[in-house]
Amino acid sequence: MPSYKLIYFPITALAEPIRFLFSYAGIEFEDERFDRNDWPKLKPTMPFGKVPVLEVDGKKIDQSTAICRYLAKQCGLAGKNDWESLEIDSTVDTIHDVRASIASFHYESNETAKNEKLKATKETVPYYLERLDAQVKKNGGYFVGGSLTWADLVFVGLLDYLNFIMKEDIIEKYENLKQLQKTVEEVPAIKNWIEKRPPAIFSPN
Ligand SMILES: N[C@@H](CCC(=O)N[C@@H](CS)C(=O)NCC(=O)O)C(=O)O
Repeated sequence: MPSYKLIYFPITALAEPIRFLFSYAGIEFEDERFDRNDWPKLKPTMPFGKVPVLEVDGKKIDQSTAICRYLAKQCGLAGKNDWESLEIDSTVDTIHDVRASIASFHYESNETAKNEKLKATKETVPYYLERLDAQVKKNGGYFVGGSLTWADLVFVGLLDYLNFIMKEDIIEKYENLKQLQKTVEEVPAIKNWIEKRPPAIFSPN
């Protein structure tokens, strides 16, 4: 078994689906959360100046989705056939479209542009969530194939970060997504991780 070190800010966000997958797979990993003030110094040491970065036996690799897919394959969460794998990939990209919409206003520093982006996000998010909710309903309580896949872990792993930015529970009125959140958070390995994980220290803007 290789040695794994996951490097990220001291928050959930893009690293959390990876941490969920490590936990689900029962694979040990070092969860390195650096101090935000150290980022300018660390950034040039990352392959593309971004995190999360996973170190596998000392080799650095980035891109959270690729890392999730790699781990999902090792623990049977990557779909029962190529079609399901495609559906999972497609769902994960859709989830990241929602995240990108939410992040776009959060990280905007110009006040006028920020308000414009917030307005657009407030329309985009329900559009996507309605459809994702219907997808879960159609697929027996999961995004794909009537059983747990890494798409479910990505969605639930990102939720607290998205809720923090939107200052509300964004899935409150979507009962199938709400149930999915419960299902994932009750998987014993995930439940155990959530209970023991350090608190996220989100940055306020
Ligand atoms: N597509 C990449 C996105 C990585 C990314 O945008 N990371 C952000 C944090 S969430 C980052 O490193 N920001 C600091 C910077 O760009 O200096 C992934 O999924 O891993």
